[in-house]
Amino acid sequence: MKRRAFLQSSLLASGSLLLCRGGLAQMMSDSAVPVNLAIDTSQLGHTIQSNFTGLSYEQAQMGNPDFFAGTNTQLAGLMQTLGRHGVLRIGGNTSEYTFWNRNAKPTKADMHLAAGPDKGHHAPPNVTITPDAVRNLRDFLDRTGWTVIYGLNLGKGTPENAADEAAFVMETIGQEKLVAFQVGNEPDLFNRNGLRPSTWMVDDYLQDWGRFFKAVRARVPNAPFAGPDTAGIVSWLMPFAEKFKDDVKFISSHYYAEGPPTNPAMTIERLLKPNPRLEGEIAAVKQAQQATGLPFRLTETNSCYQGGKPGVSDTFAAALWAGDLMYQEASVGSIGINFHGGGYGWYTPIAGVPEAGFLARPEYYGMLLFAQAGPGRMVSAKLSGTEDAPLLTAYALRGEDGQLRVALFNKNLDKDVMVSISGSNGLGATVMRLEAPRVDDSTDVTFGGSVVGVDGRWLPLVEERVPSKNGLFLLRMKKASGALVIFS
Ligand code: BDP
Repeated sequence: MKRRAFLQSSLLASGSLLLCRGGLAQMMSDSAVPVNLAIDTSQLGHTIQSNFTGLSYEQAQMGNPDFFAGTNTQLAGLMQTLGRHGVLRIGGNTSEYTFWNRNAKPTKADMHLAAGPDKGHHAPPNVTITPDAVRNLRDFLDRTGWTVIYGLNLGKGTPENAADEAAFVMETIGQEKLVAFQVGNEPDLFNRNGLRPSTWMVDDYLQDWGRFFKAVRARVPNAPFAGPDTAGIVSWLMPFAEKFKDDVKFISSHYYAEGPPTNPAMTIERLLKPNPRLEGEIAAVKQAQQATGLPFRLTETNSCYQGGKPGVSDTFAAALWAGDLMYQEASVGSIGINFHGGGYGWYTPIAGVPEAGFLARPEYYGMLLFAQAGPGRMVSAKLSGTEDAPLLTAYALRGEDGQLRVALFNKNLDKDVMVSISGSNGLGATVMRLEAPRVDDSTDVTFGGSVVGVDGRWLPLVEERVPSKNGLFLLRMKKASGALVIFS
């Protein structure tokens, strides 16, 4: 921690210690639902690697070479705060409408192109990807320390052009920064979105994918791949994984918690509840993994498809949802997650364009909590007594520095909770809170009492000490709030 932040936080911590001492009796007698959290550091779970966190952008954004460019310092800074080694995934619906042209130069109009999440209502305009855009992407990756998953056009492209694009990308970006190519975005929807006839099914896809793969490998023998990047038809995962298990580094698919936004049933309340669709996807992934031994990455996700829903996707609820989803995925062994966004989309974690500047949206703050907890090894964290506050979740991990950290999300909208934490073996604990005045706030979100600057700068202002009694740490959490507890 930087010196200034440390001083700030230790001053505040000592101040809040007094507050907490005075407040303990009151805390014990208030109306918060008492729950227990038992940590067992001897029960090890999955490892969270430093490249777990990711963002996803539309491929059309590559049409503007100034976007993913070393000069885009605000976006780079905001991404670095989310992780020093994150993964930028470029794909989405528009990847079937972007065309690589080795001889093209960007036009003036391209320089202003801002591609928010595609809404899927009609075919997006064609966009050209130029060598300048790929070169600038390389600079951007150098600046951020991030790596890339790069989409190739299966929907309307040819294997030859994909191979030429892949060759240039590999030559420019380099093997170390290129995580994988993906061929086609959500192929399981091609037979209903006009990209293929309605009779085109998974076997046809496997054949098409194989042709693209062969063409790319012929030009770039060491090209890394992942797939199938499906929308959510889980029956497509197993055939793909079995057929191409020796050719891909990991299996990928997408998950949107809600949609369409016009449906009045798509609400904050629904977003924060356990989702059977996610459970179904996790089960299918597990099966494919058991059959093939391949890792899994959730390469595209967000709160509500068709570009998101105002009043839901752009609110503080999305921060609680996103932070919780990251840990849900980590708990089942996923190697990472990419939140889709871009432009001024409702659900984008970072909003903006180079000319106007960038801004961390509410969802960003859930990812920030995850970033502050850092990579490490998950350990057992069991909640009990949550009958009256069923939407509380908690996850524990031992960081690479050996420190124990616990992330909690109180997704109950009407219940404060009082969490008694046992088994930490900690002498002391501090907490950084993820908060907003209201769950549907689209501004005024803070983590550790402070906001994220336009260039990603963030320093915790409030690190409050968690009071303890007889070896139990007592953490009071407001309804609709998150917390990161750090034990020492
Ligand atoms: C996914 C697409 C992405 C869209 C998103 C959405 O891959 O391009 O922006 O859905 O509908 O299916 O919001």
